[in-house]
Amino acid sequence: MRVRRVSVGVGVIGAGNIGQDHIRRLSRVVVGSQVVAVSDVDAERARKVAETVPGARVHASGHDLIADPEVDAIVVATWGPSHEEFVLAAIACDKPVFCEKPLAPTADACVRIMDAEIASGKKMVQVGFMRRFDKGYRAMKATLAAGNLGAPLMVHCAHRGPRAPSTMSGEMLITDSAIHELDLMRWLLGEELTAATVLCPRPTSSQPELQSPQLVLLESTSGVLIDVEVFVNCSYGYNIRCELVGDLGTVALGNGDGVVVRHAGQRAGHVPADWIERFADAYDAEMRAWIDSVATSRAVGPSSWDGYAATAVATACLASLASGQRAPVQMQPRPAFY
Ligand code: ISE
Repeated sequence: MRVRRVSVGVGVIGAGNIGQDHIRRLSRVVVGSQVVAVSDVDAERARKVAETVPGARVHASGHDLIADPEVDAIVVATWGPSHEEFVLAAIACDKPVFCEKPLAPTADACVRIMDAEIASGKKMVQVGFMRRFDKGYRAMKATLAAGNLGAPLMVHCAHRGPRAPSTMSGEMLITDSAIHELDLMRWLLGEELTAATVLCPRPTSSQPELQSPQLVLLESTSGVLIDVEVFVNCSYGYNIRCELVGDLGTVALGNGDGVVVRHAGQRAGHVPADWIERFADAYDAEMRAWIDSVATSRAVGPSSWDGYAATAVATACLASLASGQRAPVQMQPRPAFY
């Protein structure tokens, strides 16, 4: 007699850095999940990663993985342009899917995913905007909701990384990096973003060929102004900042950098090396929430609508980056389903 697993059998498509980190946490951190299949365009990488997980099978393609009867739920951790095909295939197989950000690079592709999900009648997609699960950002949202700060007026953000891969383009500062803030501001303020202006200072001398930093100015429906400095090659480390200014006070994100040491007249603290270190707890929390939602058939976290909205705002940012002018955000009305 075949003994049915009590855990969720997860198939992971994409065995790069974040895919490997999700495989580690789904295998050794999150209770109730088990990685049963891996696929990657690099078959050798898929094989090597699968070897680290007892019993995990390797599939030649993401579609073969999705069709595997041992796979209950799917993680899509491939590069953005391939997200749509795998998310649509998972929905067609009636299997819940966690899709790394962005949901898809274009608003039209996100609409096709929403249409498929609505047609299925079930919310089956969670998008990997893990900062919504970060304790610091959740404390900021709770402080704003408590009301002591009054109405929000402005939000100041900085999204800094130590170095950018040679494959990084100026547009990717928006679509791959700042997209976290584009989602977070909607979530933190509880409203949509209506316009974007992207300004460019002179590029840093360490990589003059890449337009980094960029300054993104966002406007919200109620008139809140948000500025986001995106600087992906700041050299000193991975540093995320956020401060909300209200009528009566401010709330700021802690450094999330651990302890501060004072010794011999000096004060020193650690700066995380990258996002996997800085948001490790948030990644664990989002994946726990996803596995729990799969086990209970109750979707949680950022939905396909949130993925669509973030991409729609990113599209306006790219238009402004190209034109140097303010660009309105073009969005369809929110379906009642979401
Ligand atoms: C990366 O893909 C992420 O998601 C990180 O959170 C972000 O800080 C980084 O810039 C992106 O490349």
